[in-house]
Amino acid sequence: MWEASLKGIQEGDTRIIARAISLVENEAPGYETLMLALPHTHTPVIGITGPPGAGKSTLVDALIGSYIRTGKRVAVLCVDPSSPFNLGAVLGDRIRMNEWYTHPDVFIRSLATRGSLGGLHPHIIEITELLKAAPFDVIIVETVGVGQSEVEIIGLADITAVVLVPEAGDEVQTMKAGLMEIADLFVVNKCDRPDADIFVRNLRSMLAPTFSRHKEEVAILKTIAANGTGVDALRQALDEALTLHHTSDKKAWLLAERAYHLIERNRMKDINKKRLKEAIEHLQQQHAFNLYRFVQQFQ
Ligand SMILES: Nc1nc2c(ncn2[C@@H]2O[C@H](COP(=O)(O)OP(=O)(O)O)[C@@H](O)[C@H]2O)c(=O)[nH]1
Ligand SMILES: [Mg+2]
Repeated sequence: MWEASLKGIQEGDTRIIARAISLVENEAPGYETLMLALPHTHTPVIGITGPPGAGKSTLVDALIGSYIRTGKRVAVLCVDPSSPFNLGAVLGDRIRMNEWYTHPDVFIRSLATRGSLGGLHPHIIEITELLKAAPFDVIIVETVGVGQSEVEIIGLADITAVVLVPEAGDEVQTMKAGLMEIADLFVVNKCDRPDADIFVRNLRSMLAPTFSRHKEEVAILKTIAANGTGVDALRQALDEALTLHHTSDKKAWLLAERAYHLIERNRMKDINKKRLKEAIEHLQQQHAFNLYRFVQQFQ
């Protein structure tokens, strides 16, 4: 069964790819066998993150166009918070990217976060690995980055672009720490807004202290995703960042991060707080509870 799936994935059969993703999403029988059979590939993964409404989906839509024009095949994963408040945004993504849904060189999949914090999907790492086996030249992952939680996506993408908008001045201050860590480049979108240049200048001076610490400068690109301005330049900057990435040791660190997440998840599989509470209550009734001894059985 999985052999046929793998063959279909490698041939770029979108129906088989979509079905395989569902298999992983639902942890259906056979999904682990498929994951184990995936070959070693080098498909680059680009993360696009930033606050809701920054224009990430619009930008991804324009980026798809830019990649397609250079003859590339693109896969996109949109991770949408499953909150009913965001249902509009989910539909928005679908409708806006509609043009690409039927394009032979484009694959788009929206994933629900199912309430997990940080705007990430529980199987996003595996689904990304799965797509790497398909004949795409690049994989773009759009995630919502709010507050510190973006740090969580370290390891998921090879390079990450953080999308901000001119009026987000205060937000940049509060998100600073998390954003700094993951941004390989910044995109200031909605540069049709009058205060765009001031914002870019502020962002640059805000980032200045980290430049001296990390030596290399993080690029800031200006875009108007809504009409495509700056999008080709962004694609080139992303490609350059990927070339640099390919030769740095960051690559192995990112893979280590991905591995860590999966190991952590597997090790914690049979641990849940409700059962812990019940076991603790039982011991307490017997006046035999010792926290350290209790914990020891799980090591
Ligand atoms: N003025 C302006 N609006 C934009 C631009 N890019 C996106 N938008 C609008 O901003 C809103 C949010 O865009 P969306 O791509 O859904 O943001 P996301 O939540 O970050 O994915 C939509 O109404 C877009 O049309 C831009 O460059 N300029
Ligand atoms: Mg979006």
